[in-house]
Amino acid sequence: MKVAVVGATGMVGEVMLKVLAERNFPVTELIPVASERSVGKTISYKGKDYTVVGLDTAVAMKPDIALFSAGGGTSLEWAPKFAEAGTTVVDNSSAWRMDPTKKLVVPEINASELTKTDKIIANPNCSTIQLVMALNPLHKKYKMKRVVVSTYQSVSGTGVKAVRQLENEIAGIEGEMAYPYPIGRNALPHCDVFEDNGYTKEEMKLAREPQKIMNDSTFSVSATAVRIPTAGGHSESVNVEFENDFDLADVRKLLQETPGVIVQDNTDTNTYPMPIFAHDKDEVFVGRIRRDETQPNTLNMWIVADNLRKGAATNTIQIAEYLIENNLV
Ligand code: A2P
Ligand code: 11C
Repeated sequence: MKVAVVGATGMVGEVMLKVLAERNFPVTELIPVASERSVGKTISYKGKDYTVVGLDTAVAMKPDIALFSAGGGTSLEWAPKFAEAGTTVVDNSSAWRMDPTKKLVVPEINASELTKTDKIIANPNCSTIQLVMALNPLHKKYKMKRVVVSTYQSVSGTGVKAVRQLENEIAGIEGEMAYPYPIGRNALPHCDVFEDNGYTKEEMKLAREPQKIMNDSTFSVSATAVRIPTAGGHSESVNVEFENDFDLADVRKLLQETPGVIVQDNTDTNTYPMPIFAHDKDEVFVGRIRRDETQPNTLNMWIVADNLRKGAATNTIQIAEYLIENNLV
């Protein structure tokens, strides 16, 4: 496969290159793509150097697959040009996610929807992916009515400027600010921009993407997204009300049996998911599984995943792997 990585010099792009190499993705030719600022630079993949090219050059090289993570604007403008040239695009931005003509895919849940005619495929938001990975098996059995989620999100979700802001604050260095306030020793109830309804765009992604991925609009999601000074992954406190009563042991078993999910849940040994454990892992970690004692048929749990891996690069590459395995590209 001739594979373009659009945004190869960015935070997610770098992880994409790492994950492609780790999983031995069948790359016959790698095309690293970035902005004009980076054209001519070299990046290394499996011990070999590759020269970064611009988007025009990359389209003309007609890759089989293009993995995009260069922002929504770049995806909106360039994904159709790649698709026109016959390339299948898997896009990690928010540009195409809610477009009814595009699939929004978490392979463990809905990869079977993909067909040869899908030339632009959307990767969900990081905080949505880890949420639906845990919700989907429980919904199938107990039928969800309503989900309330509060997130504790890593600065790496914002990008390199935010990671630098946190590092500078820790080192006591004054530098460029990615956020309107300090992030060290702080919690910002503000991820992405505010919308007219008073929610942030990140909160609305959590409210709208799960139904599309799970192909079911009978449940609702209400979200509060918070940025905290951590770097290893996003965490989520999740309260789920089901139509039907559940058995806690069965909930644990269902999650344990879900590919891509690991249960870390033993209060006797202080075992629960945390970003320091989830960092650099591809799985979604679930713990603190317990009944909400204030309301019938309601569950509380805690979900953590590396937002740059399962939340972005790994999920995108799993979609590409599915396409290849099923001759869809
Ligand atoms: P560059 O490094 O040349 O700016 P991050 O989210 O970590 O900031 O990374 C964004 C990625 O998207 C980088 O690889 C960046 O390239 C790339 N990018 C940003 N804007 C464009 C653009 N207009 N065209 C192509 N690539 C872009
Ligand atoms: C964050 N979820 O952590 C974001 C990052 O819609 O793909 C990814 C933004 C997106 O802030």
